Amino acid sequence: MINTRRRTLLRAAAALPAAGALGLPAIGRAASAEYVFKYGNNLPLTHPLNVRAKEAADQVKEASKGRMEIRIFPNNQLGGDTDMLAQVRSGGIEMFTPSALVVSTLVPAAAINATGFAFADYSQVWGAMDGKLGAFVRASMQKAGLESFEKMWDNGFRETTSSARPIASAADMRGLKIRVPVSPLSVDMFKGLGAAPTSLQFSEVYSSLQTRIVDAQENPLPIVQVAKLYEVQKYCSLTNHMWDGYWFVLNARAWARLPKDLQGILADAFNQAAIRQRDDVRKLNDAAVADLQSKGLAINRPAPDSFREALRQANFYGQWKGKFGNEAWSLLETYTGKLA
Ligand code: X2X
Repeated sequence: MINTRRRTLLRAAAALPAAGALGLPAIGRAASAEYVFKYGNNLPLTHPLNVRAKEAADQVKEASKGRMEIRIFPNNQLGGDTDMLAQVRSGGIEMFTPSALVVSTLVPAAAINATGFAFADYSQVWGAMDGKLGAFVRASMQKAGLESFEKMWDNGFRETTSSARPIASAADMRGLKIRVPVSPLSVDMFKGLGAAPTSLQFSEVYSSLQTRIVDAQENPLPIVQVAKLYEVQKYCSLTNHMWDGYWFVLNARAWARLPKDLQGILADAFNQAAIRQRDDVRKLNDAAVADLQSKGLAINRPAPDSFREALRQANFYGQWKGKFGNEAWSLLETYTGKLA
């Protein structure tokens, strides 16, 4: 009985072409990696984050001579952001790229880079995140059991899209049903602007806009492009209201188990890929307005003053300075100038 079954299986296997010819991983090769890390993220494969992470994974395989393999699970295949954050802490996955907004559900200080209208431009952003502010956040994440690579990956300055109306000033935010990430800072900020924010996982955004559970959302333009949000939105207002980036975090025990040479190979590959990814996002941003216009979005560029004023009135800056703490806040202001 067993033998017959085995022979049948062997015959079936012999009839198949070699796995490699189908573009499938060869079983022997995959099994030979000593270390296999699973990496989950929330973005479509076409986003530069996935393109450059795949390059980094290939570089790790090559530089480690096959000792280490990184398997990428894009596009929320492993669950939404808060699921993946729990998995990377428990060791269900070894690597994850949460937005700093999402990290802040665990490490409150992590959202500091997203303080409303704090950074004026990318030279301030990378100065801070590659400098003392980034180091402060990484140390805070480490205390919560998350290792991270030094270089942050870009998401971008967040802009507002809507099917209801263009946002020309803070007055247009009044009562707006807007989706924001699962992040207390985002909820608080949009309440401060007078909107009616709802936290939803990114995996729910397209359908919730399509079915009008919400009328608006806010994301950097490359996300509006790769997630095709222009199909379900009419207006795009360049509010530039916060800068958001992805931390490349690792399960601390899995990281500690890696031999030093592999740690070095991994960190080099992903930090170098981060720099290329930042440049990709910059180029996408340069071309995004024209592209989204051609796809039917009406674009406007509101001045920031009314939004800042609404946030001051709501004591947004005072409250968040208190939540982040004086040390983090003064580090932020080293790069941005005085905020509150
Ligand atoms: O969920 C979002 O809006 C996104 C894709 O920008 C984040 O990862 C925070």
